Amino acid sequence: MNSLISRRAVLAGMVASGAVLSGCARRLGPGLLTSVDTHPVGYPTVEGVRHFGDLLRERTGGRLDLRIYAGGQLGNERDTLEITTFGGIDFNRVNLAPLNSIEPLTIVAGLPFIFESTAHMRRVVDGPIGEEILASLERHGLIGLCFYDSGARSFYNTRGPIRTPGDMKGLKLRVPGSDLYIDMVRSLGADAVPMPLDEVYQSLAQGVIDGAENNWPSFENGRHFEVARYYSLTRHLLAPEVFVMSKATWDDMSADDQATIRQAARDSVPYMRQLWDEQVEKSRAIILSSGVEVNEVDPAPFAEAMTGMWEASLTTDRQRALVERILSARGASR
Ligand code: GTR
Repeated sequence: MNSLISRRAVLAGMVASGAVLSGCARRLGPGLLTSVDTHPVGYPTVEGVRHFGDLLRERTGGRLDLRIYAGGQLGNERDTLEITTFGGIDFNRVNLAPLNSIEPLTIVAGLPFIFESTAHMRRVVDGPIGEEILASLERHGLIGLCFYDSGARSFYNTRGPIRTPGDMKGLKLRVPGSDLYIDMVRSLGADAVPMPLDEVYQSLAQGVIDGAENNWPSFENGRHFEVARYYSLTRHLLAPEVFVMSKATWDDMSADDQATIRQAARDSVPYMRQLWDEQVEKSRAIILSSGVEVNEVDPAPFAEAMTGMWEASLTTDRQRALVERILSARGASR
C-alpha cells in the first residue's frame, strides 16, 4: 500500500466514522458543510462548486458555508459517493459513470453519441429530462442538484492514431468503473480496463494500459498527454457531470435552506460552464504545443459499431422513453 493510498484509506475511514468530517453541520461546526471532487483546485468543476459555496454563504448571511476537499483527497468517486449516501460527506461532484450502477436512468445520458452537440446536451439536462434524472437519485440517498459540463470525451493512446474502430483492436484502454463504458470500448474491439482516474497516469507510463478516453481538460490535467501522444477526436461522449448532495444532510435542513441550496446550485451552472469553455481552450493549447498528434475522426463507423450496446444498456421502458425524448430534442440546437 503506497502512502497516498493509505492516507486516503485512513481519511475515508475517519470520514466514515465521523471523526474528521461529517455531513451533519452540528458535528463539524455550525453550518459548515463538506464537498469532494476528484479534480484539483482550479479545475472548473471544483471552482463551480466553490462558486456554489460562495452563493450559499452570501444568501444565508454566513450561516451555511462550504469546505471543499479537492484532488481526490478523500478517495475516488465511487467510494466517496457511498460515503455521501449516508451523510459522511454533504456534497459530491461526480461524473455520471459511477452513478450508472446505482441508478439506471443515469445510463441514458451516458450513451455514446446520444447528444449531437453541446447545445443539445445542455438543453436536455437543464430541462425536464435532466430534472427526472436528478430526481431518480433520491431513492438512492442522493439529491441531484444540477449538471455541469464535461465536454466531449475522445480516445488517447500511446501506440498510434485511431481513425477507424479497426485501429482499436487489441488496445488496452482504461475506462471508469461502469458497465456502460466497458461495453462501449468492447464494442469497438478494444480491451476495457476499469480503474479509477488517479491510477491512469502511472498505468500509462508502465504500459499496463495503452490508453484511455477523456475530455481535453482531464487529458491535460492528469498529465496523461505526456505519455499518451495520440489523441483521436471521436467525441463519443458528451455525458455531463453531476453535483449531488447527501439526502441525509438534506433531510436535516429547513425547507428554506433546501430551496437556497437548489437555487445556488442552479446559479453556479453558467459560471462553471464559462470556466469550462475557457479551460478547454487552455488545455487544448497546452496539449497541441507539447506535440501530441491530434487527429479528426469520422464518427459514423464508431456510432455504428456501438448501436448494439445501446440496446443492451437499456433494460427498462423508462430508460427507453427518455432516450426517445432526448432524440426528439435533436435538431433545434444546430
Ligand atoms: C473526468 C470527470 C471525472 C471523472 C473522470 C474519469 O472527465 O470530470 O469526474 O469521471 O473523467 O474518467 O474518471
